[in-house]
Amino acid sequence: MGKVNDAGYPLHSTQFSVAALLKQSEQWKDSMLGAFCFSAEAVKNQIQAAGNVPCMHVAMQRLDADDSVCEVWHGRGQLTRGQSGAIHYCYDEGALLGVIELPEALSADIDKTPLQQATESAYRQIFALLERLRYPYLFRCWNYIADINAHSFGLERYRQFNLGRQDAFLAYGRDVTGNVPAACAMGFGQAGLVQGALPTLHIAFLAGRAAPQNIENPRQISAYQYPQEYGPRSPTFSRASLACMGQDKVLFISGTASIVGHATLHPGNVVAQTRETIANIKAVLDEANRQRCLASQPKLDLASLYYTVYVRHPADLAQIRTELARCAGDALTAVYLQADMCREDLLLEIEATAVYPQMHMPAQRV
Ligand code: 3EB
Repeated sequence: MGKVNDAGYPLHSTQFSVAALLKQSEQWKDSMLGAFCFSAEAVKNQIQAAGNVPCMHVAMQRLDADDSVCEVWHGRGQLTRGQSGAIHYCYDEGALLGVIELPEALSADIDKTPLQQATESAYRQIFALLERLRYPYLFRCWNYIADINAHSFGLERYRQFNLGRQDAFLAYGRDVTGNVPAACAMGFGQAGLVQGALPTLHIAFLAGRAAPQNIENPRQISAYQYPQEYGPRSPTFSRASLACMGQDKVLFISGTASIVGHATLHPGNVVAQTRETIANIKAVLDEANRQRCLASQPKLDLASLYYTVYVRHPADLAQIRTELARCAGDALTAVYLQADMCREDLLLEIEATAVYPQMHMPAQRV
């Protein structure tokens, strides 16, 4: 399940249930940078409790199996874990993984919505931590937002999230175009929420010490240049990032949907949306394979990626699965989750990750 690191474990693996993960050896668990877990019930965070490992839990139902699923990242060598404000983090010498979960509390700042404030606060905490621990480059962010398509305070919640995110980037002097992380921003329902509790924003991130290469999709306008019709602030993400994590090169393909230019294509047609989404992933992959730093690497194809497929309507699962297998082969690795996309007319979104095999030892200094 992925590239094996020097501890003998894969850097990245995707198909562990919470129960299977908890049954792994102590050594295996000790080498975890962190885990992102998805299950319908808001289970107690057993993994984090079992050793202070950063663990995000999102209340999303897995559609391809009656089980939970975790995406696990492993580090190399000495790992350090800690907590800073609401962030749980773990780092090795090349990469830092963090998780932050914030309730959307009302505060005194009446100019900002609770979600906008939670988002801005989360990203401010992230940037402060990355500066302090000197992992300045944000590779990839996973954003999970309750009721993402709901409207409140006169603005769709995803657009409120975009306001808070961009403000935090600007406050820390970060680029909001070009050098921005790969990301996804998905919605989950309120089913797992205890009545009366505040909705919680979940963000996980991977950062490092070497600048990643940011990759855009020639079929799409960069999201950070979307026109105003999609909200007062553009989303702050790139279509993919190619990062060095220790000796490994990792490609993070952002959440990708049936969008060409800036417009949604094929509203209401889940098969056509699936095909268009895969065409977009293929275009991003072609761009990645052309990067100079990968010149001597074997090229990646659609069959070699790890996919997470977010499906709005569970009844669409079979059609999406068939189409993805037709385009990427039967042997692909994919996990299917029920989620809402950030535009109401999108029926699915697919993200993908790949770890390139390491081909060369670094040049010896004479
Ligand atoms: C899109 O292409 C679909 O706001 O971080 C995909 C990936 C999407 C990331 C984000 C949004 C985000 O615009 C939506």
